[in-house]
Amino acid sequence: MTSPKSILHGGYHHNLSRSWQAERTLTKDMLMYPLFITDDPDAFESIDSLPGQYRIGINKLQAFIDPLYKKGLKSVILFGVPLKEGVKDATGSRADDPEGPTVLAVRLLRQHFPNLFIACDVCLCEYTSHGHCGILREDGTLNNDLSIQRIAEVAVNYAKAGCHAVAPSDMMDGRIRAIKLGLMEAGLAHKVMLISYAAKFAGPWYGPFRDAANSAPSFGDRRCYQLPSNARGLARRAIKRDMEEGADSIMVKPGLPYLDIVREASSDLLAGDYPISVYQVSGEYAMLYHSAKAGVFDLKTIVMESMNGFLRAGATLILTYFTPDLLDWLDEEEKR
Ligand code: PB1
Repeated sequence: MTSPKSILHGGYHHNLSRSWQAERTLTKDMLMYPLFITDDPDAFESIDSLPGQYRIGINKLQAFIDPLYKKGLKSVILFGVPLKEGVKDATGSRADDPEGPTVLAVRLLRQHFPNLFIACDVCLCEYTSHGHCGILREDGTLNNDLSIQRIAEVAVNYAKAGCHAVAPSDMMDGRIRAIKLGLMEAGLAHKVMLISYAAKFAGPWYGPFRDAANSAPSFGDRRCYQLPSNARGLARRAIKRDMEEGADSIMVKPGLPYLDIVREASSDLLAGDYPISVYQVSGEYAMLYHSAKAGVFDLKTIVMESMNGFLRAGATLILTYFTPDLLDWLDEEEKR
């Protein structure tokens, strides 16, 4: 006779009792939609490497966001994608151009979508001629001090334009403190959230994004400033450092291949007191999209399962290109 304590099936036989097993369930509030804003004002270009995603010019942005906003889109993160000739230089000096795509998009979105939370990714790679995320020395290695100074300037200028959060994806050492001090000096630290890409790992998962944002390094790679994929202790140290320097949220990126780090970051032994963000990056998006297209699995099923992974690991904020789909899928789930 099976012992009574061995019988678990009864506790999740029904759909509803299965839903009760979750510590937290996905809501639209948790979704942040990455957007590529280009400097051709009338552009609306599909992105081959990211099917269903677009490079959007400022004149097309409102019409693109409006239906999503009506469906319950709550937050976006903006990536400027300058495609015009002559914009890129050694120091990324146009990253915070007041007439540049990111600043113009912040202003437009603030004006037309009052309840939309607007985050700006802060990095130089889309604006540097060499494609690296910081300013380089003569020998091609990073000048960390100059880089964090520039990154902080860009972050403060995005905040001055009206964004609700800045998220530095550059991975320079000490940029969180530099940005926080800049926000404080500008009198903005009390109302602009600082989301740190604290544990961001180097690797092949960002290829589609670099194609979309035209931001691949012109030489070398990002292994000297993004974390090595085998690094658990270094990730812990980077998370602790960014907590010390004033981060308001700790992000792990990529997501699926680093759920162990998400879980550890959200534990009380590390950053359990912080909202934990996770970025389902372009390579994860493309992998799931194309696998579903190839018939390996149903797209909605696999994406909802990947969301469960992020939630189970402790994430509160999920950056995902599947946001538009999830807005519909969550409505469908609600009606079930
Ligand atoms: O979806 C993605 O792949 C995100 C890529 C990410 C944007 N924050 C970085 C990828 C890279 O290392 O090139 C951009 C770095 N500034």
